[in-house]
Formats: sequence, structure tokens, C-alpha cells
Amino acid sequence: MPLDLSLYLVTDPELCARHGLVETVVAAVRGGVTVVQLRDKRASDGEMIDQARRLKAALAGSGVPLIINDRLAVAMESGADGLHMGQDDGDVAAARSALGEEAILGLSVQNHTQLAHIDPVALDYLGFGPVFATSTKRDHATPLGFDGLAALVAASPLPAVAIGGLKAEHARQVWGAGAKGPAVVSAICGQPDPEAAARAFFDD
Ligand code: TZP
Ligand code: MG
Repeated sequence: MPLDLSLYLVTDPELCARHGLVETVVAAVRGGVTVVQLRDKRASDGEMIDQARRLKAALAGSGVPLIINDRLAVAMESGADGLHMGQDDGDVAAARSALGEEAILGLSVQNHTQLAHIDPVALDYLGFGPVFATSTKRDHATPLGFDGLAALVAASPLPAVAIGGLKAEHARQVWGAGAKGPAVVSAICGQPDPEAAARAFFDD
């Protein structure tokens, strides 16, 4: 199935605890989320494999892929659809050969220097950010703004999502900058109604 990056949900263990991880993700998918990334910096691999298996079961039949943040072993053992790597999360080509051709493989890119060094053959998509400063990720890079985002997208050989401080009212500017879609944590996770929060990205 072609990868639809229109609205990319990244989970956060604390924020998703409000309604429960699986409940939050299922509601967000009802609201229009097209990709789910399981991100938990503190869980053990075993805990994350368990979470990923529960999410995979909940997403069955939805066509929405499940991508694992950072951890190749979890992606491989859990039956997830792919892996999202940061700049310090190891070798992209090695991850591609371990995961196989069918897996979805993404990489976070913060600037043009990093973009110049990507391996476009091994990767499926990029995540550009942060667009804005955000408290959801500690020690994030300098914010790009929409002009910085547009410049990265213009130079990118791969489709990209934009991340960092994005709310529903920014969706048009994200698409306008040429990104395939916004990637969000707090605009959906932890909201009173995650389904409505996701749907709001598609409202005018
Ligand atoms: N990478 C860059 S910013 C960010 C990540 C994982 C966090 C985005 O969270 P939010 O709540 O959508 O600003
Ligand atoms: Mg990472």
C-alpha cells in the first residue's frame, strides 16, 4: 500500500495515558490519522514490544501502519510495519537490510547538512523539525519555521512530514510548505477528544 503521510501521530506515554494508549490511537485513526509511531523513551524493549503488538492488533484492517521510534529490535520482533530513526539511532542502511524491503523506514532531519547526508535509497520518508519550539521533545534543534521547512522540502528527494509544536490550525501551512503532512504528539495525545482533535486537522 502506498504510504499516506497526511496526518502522522506520534505517541507519548504520559499524554496518551489520559485515555489509554490503544484507545487514544484508535480514536485518532477514526479522526483521520494515517500513520502511527510508537514513541516511548523510557519503556523497556519488552514493554514496547507488548505495546506494539496491542497497537498492531487494534490497527488491523485500518490500513494505518505502525512505526517504532528508535528501536530496531522492537520493530523487528513486534511485527510493526517500520522504524523511525533519529540522527543518532544507528546506520540507516543496516536498518534497511535488517528490516527488509517491505518495511517503512523514516529518518529525522533538522537541517540541510543532515539532508545532504541521507541515504535516499534506504529511506521511505523524512521527518523535518522542529517547526516550532515544543516542550514534548527535550533538547530539540533550532526551530525551522515554515520558511525553513519549505526550504528543506524543496531540497528533499523524499516525501516528508513536519513536526514540532504543530496544531490543527497549522495544517494548511504544512501542506503549503510542500510537506505531505503534520506529525503531532500533543495536538492529539492527551486532548479531551483525540478523534475530534485529529479530525480538526482536515477542517478548513
Ligand atoms: N521531534 C521533533 S519535535 C517532536 C519530536 C518527536 C515533538 C513534537 O511534539 P508536539 O507535542 O507535537 O510539539
Ligand atoms: Mg530517536
